[in-house]
Amino acid sequence: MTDGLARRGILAAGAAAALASPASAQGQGALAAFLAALAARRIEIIDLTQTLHPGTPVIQLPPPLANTEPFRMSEISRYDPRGPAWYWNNFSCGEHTGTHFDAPIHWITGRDLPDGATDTLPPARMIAPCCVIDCSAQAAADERFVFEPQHIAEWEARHGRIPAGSWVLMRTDWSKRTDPAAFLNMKADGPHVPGPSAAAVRLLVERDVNGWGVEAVGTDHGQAFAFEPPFPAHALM
Ligand code: 23J
Ligand code: MN
Repeated sequence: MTDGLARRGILAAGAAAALASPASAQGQGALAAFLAALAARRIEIIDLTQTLHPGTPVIQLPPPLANTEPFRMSEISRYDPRGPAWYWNNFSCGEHTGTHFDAPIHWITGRDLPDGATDTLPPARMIAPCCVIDCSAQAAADERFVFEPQHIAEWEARHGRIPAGSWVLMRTDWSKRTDPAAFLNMKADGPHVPGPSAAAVRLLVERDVNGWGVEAVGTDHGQAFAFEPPFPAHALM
């Protein structure tokens, strides 16, 4: 709510995403074209999911903060006397595990937004056109790459203005880090993971984006605890 920018927010990430406004007319035209192409089987569908397991990396907060439990799974039956013709499991995990979605109420700045929880959010908000901003070269060269308004400007110079109501995804190829330690990349001074500056998040809010997605464990930069405001993708989006 600082400087007049309301937090509209859903946060999105190969791990996380954040959500923000209603889809624009332009966005709906793109959706109609998308649906026609999907129905005609002209679209290749790519599975970006990763299978959850007890070693799936989860966000690690420093003490005294509370942390999420690891993913756990236990067998109920597997075509055996416990259930002769069926296989099923119990599982438990934190909400912030694997490919997940940060609802507006995830952050205190979104606590009073209407329909701000995953179960009350209008489901149509999840489906929207998407702009992928490829930062994989920068992320490969610098683990602490900061996504700035300049990178949005460069993308817009080539592709046009980000349409209102779009998902904006920062591609870093971070999800190719299959080693959990390399994925979290925790160092003595906190995680070394790319993410947006507060100015970049403000520009996305100005563009009236639907939400923001990344490949890492959270939607903010690894060092975002020291940004102003702290964790801008969570606080402003
Ligand atoms: C900082 C502090 C607490 C949390 C988070 C960040 C995230 O959710 C995140 O996605 O980085 S819970
Ligand atoms: Mn989060």
